[in-house]
Amino acid sequence: MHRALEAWVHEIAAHTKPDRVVWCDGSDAENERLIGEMLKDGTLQRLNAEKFPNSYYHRSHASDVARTEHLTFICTEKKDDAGPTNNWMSPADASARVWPLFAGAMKGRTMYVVPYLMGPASSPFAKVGVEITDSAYVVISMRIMTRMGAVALNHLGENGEFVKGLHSLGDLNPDRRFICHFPERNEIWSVGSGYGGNALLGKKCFALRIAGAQARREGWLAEHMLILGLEDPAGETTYVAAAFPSACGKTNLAMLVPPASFWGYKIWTVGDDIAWLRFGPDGRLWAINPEAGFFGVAPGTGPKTNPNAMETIRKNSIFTNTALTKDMCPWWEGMESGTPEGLTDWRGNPYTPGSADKAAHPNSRFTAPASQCPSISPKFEDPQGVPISAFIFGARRGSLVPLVYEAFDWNHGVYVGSSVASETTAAATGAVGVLRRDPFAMLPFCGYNMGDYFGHWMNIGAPGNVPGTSTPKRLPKIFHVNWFRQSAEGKFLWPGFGENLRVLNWILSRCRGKGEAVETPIGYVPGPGGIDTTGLSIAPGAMEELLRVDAKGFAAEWPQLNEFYAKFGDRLPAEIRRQHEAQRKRLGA
Ligand code: GTP
Ligand code: SPV
Ligand code: MN
Repeated sequence: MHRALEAWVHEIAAHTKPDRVVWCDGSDAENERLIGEMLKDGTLQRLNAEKFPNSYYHRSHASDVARTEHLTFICTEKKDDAGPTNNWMSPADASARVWPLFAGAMKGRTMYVVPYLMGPASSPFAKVGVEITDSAYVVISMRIMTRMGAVALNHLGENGEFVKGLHSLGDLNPDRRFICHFPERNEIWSVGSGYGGNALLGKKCFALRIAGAQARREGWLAEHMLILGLEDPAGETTYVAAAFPSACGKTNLAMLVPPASFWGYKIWTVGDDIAWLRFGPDGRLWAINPEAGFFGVAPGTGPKTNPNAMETIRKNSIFTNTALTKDMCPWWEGMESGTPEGLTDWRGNPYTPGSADKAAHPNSRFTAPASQCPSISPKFEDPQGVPISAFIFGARRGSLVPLVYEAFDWNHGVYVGSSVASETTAAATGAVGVLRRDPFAMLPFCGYNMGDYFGHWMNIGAPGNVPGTSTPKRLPKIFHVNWFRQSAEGKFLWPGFGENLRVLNWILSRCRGKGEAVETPIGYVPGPGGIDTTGLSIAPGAMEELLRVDAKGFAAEWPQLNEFYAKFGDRLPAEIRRQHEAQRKRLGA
C-alpha cells in the first residue's frame, strides 16, 4: 500500500463525508456494476444493443455542457507565475473559497478512488494520477480515456509519485464551480461540474496544465496535439504532431482516410488530443499519447467526413448530450443526410425537424476506446512513442490565413505558434466565432506563464546538443494550416477532411527536402505544382485564393498581435520580440 495515497484518501473522506469509499480496480465486473447502478438511477440510458452494443447515453446538466474557462484557475504562490492569459487564485484563497465547497459535498454519495495511468503501461514516460470523484459517470469515462485501476496502482508501487485530483459534482451550480490547478504541488481541485475537461481530470487538468509545468521543469513538452503516422506507397511512415484549438479538427485529421487518387497512402492514428514529447537517443523528439480513448466532438462526424471514428464508436462507447433516435441510437447533425422523425433532443425534448435549434448539443461528444479505431497505429502502445518530423499549428480562420505555410526555421516556427489566432467554438462556454489569440492551441491549457512557455519552446530548439548528451538535436520542421477559409458566400473554400492529405503530403515532401515552395513574408507556401490536386473537385480559382498570402492583411493584424505580446511584459522572450520585429519588416507594416 502507498502510505501517502492512503493518507490523502482518508483526509478527503473526512472532509467530503461520503457514505462509502470505493477503490476502483478497473475490472469488467466493477464497470458493469457501476453501469447497472447508473441505468437504475437514470444517469445512463442503454443504447440499441444491436447497433451500439454495450454503449450508453448520458445527459449532463444543461448548464454543464462544455469547459468553463472563466472558472478555471492556476493557483501558484505568485500571480506572475500564472501569467496574463490565465485566471489566477492564490493557494490561500483557494483554501478559503474552494476547499469549503467540498465540505460534506459527498454526503449520501459514494466516493470513488480512481488510480489511472497516463501513457502506455510499459512506458518510462507514463505518469500516475489518482482522481477522487463522486461521479460514477466520471469513473466509467476515465476507464475508457486512461489506463485505469490495478495497472496504475502497480505502476505507482509503494512510494511512487502521483498527481492528486479531487473532483465533486457539488450542486452543479455554475456559481459554485471551480477548476483549480496547483502546479507547484501537482494537485487539482474541481467542483461543480461533471463534464469533459472539467471533470475527467487526467485530460486537460493533468496531461496539459500540470504536466506542462512538470515538462518545463524537466525539459520536455506536454502539448494539445494529435499524433499521426503518414505511410507512403513505399511503406515508409513519417510522424507528425499537430496543435489545433478545441473543435478545430484534431480528431478528424488523426483518423483521416486518404482520397481515392492517393493509392498506397495510409494514416495511422497515435493520438487525437494530447502529446508528451521528449528527445530520444537519436536527437529527435519522440511523442507518446498519454490517453487511451477519444473524447470526440460528435456533430460533423459521419461516414463521409470521418469513417474511422464512426467505426470506432460502434460499441463499448458513451455518448453525452447527443440526440437520440426512436430506436435508441445516438444521433447528431452531420451524421447522415436528412433528419429522422421522432428524435429526442439533447435536453430530452421531442425534436421538430427543421427547427432552428440543433438536436444534438454542438459540443456533444463520444467517449470511445482508442483500440477500437481501425486506423490505430501499431505504435500506439509503444513505450518510446514515435519520432516526430513535423509540428503543425492550425486554426479556424474564415479569412486571411492560407491553407498551409512553412516557417523559415525553428525560432520563426515558435513565433508562428505563439501568434496563432482562431475563432472560438462550442468546446468552451461563451460566444462562438470570436477571433482570439490561442498560442499553440494552448490558451486554456497552459499551467504557467505563457511567456515562459514560449521561452521553453525556444530552449527546446536552442542550438547545440540534446542536454546532457553529445547527440545533436534533429528538430521537426514547423508548419501552419487552416482548413476553414471561406468564400464571400460563407462556404468553405477547401473541402477538408480526407482531402487534407494533399496538404500533409506537401508537408511530408518538405520534410524530405523536396516539394515546391515559394518564399513569402510569412513563410514558404506551396508553389504552383506543390499541392497534388489530381481528382480534387474544387471551385475554379479557389486553390490560388487558398494559397495567396495577403501581406497587407497580415500587416493590418500586426498591431493587435503586438498588443497581445505586450501583456507579457518582461516575461516575453527576447527572441519572440525579435521575430515579431522581423515579421513587421517583411510585411512592410
Ligand atoms: P477537441 O476534441 O475539442 O480538442 O476538438 P478537435 O480539434 O479534435 O476537433 P474535431 O476533429 O473533433 O473537429 C471539430 C469540428 O470541426 C467537427 O464538427 C468536424 O466535423 C469539423 N472539422 C474537422 N476537420 C474539418 C475540415 O477539414 N474541414 C471542415 N470544414 N470542418 C472540419
Ligand atoms: C477540448 O476542449 O479541447 C477537448 C474537450 O478536447 S475537453 O475534454 O472538454 O477539454
Ligand atoms: Mn482538445
